[in-house]
Amino acid sequence: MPNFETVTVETDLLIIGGGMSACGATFEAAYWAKKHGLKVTVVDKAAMDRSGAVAMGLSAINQYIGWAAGDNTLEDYVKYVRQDLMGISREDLVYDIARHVDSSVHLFEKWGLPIWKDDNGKYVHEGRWQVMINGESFKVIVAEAAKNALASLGDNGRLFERVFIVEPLMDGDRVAGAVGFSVRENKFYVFKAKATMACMGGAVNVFRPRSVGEGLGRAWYPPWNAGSTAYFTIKAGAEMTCQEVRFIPIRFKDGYGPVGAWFLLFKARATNALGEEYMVTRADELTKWAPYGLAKPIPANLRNWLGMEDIMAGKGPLYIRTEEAIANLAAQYKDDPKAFKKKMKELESEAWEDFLDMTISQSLLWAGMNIQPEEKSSEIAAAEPYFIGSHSGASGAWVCGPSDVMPDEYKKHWEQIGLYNHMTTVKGLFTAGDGSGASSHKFSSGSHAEGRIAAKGAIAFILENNTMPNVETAKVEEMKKTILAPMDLYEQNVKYSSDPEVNPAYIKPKMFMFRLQKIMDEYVGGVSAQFTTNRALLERGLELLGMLKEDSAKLAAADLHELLRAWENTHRLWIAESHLRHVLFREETRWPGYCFRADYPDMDEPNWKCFVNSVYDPNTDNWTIKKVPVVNLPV
Ligand code: SFD
Ligand code: AMP
Repeated sequence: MPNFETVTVETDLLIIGGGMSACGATFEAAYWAKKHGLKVTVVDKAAMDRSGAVAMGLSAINQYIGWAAGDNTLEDYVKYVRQDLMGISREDLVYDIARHVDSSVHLFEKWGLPIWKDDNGKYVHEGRWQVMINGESFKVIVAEAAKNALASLGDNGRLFERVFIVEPLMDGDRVAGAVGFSVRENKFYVFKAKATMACMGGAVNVFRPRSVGEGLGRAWYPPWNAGSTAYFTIKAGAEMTCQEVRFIPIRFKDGYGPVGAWFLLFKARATNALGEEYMVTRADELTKWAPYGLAKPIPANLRNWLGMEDIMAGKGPLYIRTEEAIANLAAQYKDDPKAFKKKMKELESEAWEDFLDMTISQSLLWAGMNIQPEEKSSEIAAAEPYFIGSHSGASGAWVCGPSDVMPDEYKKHWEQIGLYNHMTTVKGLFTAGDGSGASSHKFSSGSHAEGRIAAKGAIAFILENNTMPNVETAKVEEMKKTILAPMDLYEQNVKYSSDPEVNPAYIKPKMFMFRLQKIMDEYVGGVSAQFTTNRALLERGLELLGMLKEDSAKLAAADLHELLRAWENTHRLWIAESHLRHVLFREETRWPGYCFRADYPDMDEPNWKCFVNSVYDPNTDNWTIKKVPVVNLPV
């Protein structure tokens, strides 16, 4: 077993992750830290310039209110999210993010992000809330601003890249920092902090993806977001919410290209193989999901559901009619051949840039399949489930809202530990972006704004709880041993079999992941189960997950890279278990199109218009799960 040096870093605020919310948090924290002489440390498992979901860039910013210009009100946004989440959202959080998000977008522009403008200098909208960008370098621009802010703190600002955080450090019921390891050198890291922010994104590859075999690795959301935020908050004992609300996006099939620009900007229709538009032919189904099914915009899960019904009726594949949309947009120029040609070129280049900015693999697939979007439709399909609290799913930690807007009913949760905006129910532990639950539709811009909100809350916490938590050395040593154990296990047993991938003494991370994905897919409503499950399947799934959990102690790693994979998969396992327990608890189908409980096929407003919240107790290894009322803002 190679010798791992232990590196200990003490800081006031620890920000874990380097994505959109962490960059927002770093930018904001630096401002307040400078005023108060505090230390800020940021730790990312990758390189901040291209880490997280925005690595490849984006082609639109999906949350912009246009509040100051009077384009929309904050109340409009609260109503939009309420509607899209079938009534279940933390409206205080949504309101708070909405009132801050425009300033994040204006900062992006100031830092150099090109946002499309019309002839009057106004942002070009994709839809009501979305603005178009030339966003290939979006993440680089946002990371640069965060790094500059950190650098302005001098020795008080430190960035650690390529350090993978595994576990929270605890001092009783207060978080005391985190431990992890470098993915490049034999170093074990111990970060001790007065407040900690878990901003490690959502979770991908928990369910078996559509892309297997030769397509393995392709996903809509990035495979390197492995559920670390949820693991961290669950293991710290934080209350989680909406863990049953996974997100299933409709995407261009196999390349996973997003559909937003096509539906909203290009105004494309989706049809089945017979040319029927399922949003029209199946409109009657929407009454079953009233009041949400009958209001506009139709929630994302219900849009999925109508398409899925066509698939189940044998009318697939589904197509997005790109050629028709482009023809419609160019039609007004048809009497002027020169203007028509110019418009067609412009539309073609917008179509390709959409994917080249954000999902390059989709452009490659188009090229490889001889698809020219102005000539031929593309297939679309419901992707595998993801855990992403920042898009149209809602899973994540239950966090404190702003004291001016948060309903008293929620304030009760923080009576004992104090009201700090975006603190979880664990003292000193904050989260944002994909990490905070029930406040969907924040996307890249809202995640950045939420990171700023949470960092301000964390600094307030530090100023009022200005003591370094106590960390037992023996406990840290024990954690080091456990975290590095997969390398020991490998080294001790690798010679036993002729193929290092197959060994009775251990399981390699990839095989472990396949086993997890099979369980989730078949028992918890993945792609191959047409997103459908029931109590018997879930209970059997829980049993199988329990066995997999036992085997997680047998994960083996040949090198640092595999050590990373080993812990990523343990993180996935925990988010899987939490999800399953929530799906089992909620005895209704509220989000058809995301998950269908065949034994409770209807929505049950009187009994289930509530949050489902859970807590894992690390001391007793028990989960508790309960209903929490939804309190609407008066909008
Ligand atoms: O088209 C550890 N998103 C979109 N947002 C938009 O505004 N517009 C769009 O067009 C959007 N679309 C889209 C989007 C994402 C992707 C992948 C595609 C298309 C193809 C969503 C946003 O990107 C998303 O909402 C935010 O990025 C969420 O922010 P955040 O901070 O919650 O997560 P992150 O940015 O992925 O960052 C995670 C960070 O954590 C690090 N990390 N570090 C240390 N230890 C560990 N164990 C760690 N685990 C992870 C990561 O390296 C990263 O830095 S569209 O589909 O709608
Ligand atoms: P997507 O590309 O699917 O992630 O969507 C980008 C944005 O557009 C998100 O805010 C979606 O909720 C929204 N969106 C996508 N498709 C539609 C649609 N058909 N109707 C309304 N909103 C949509």
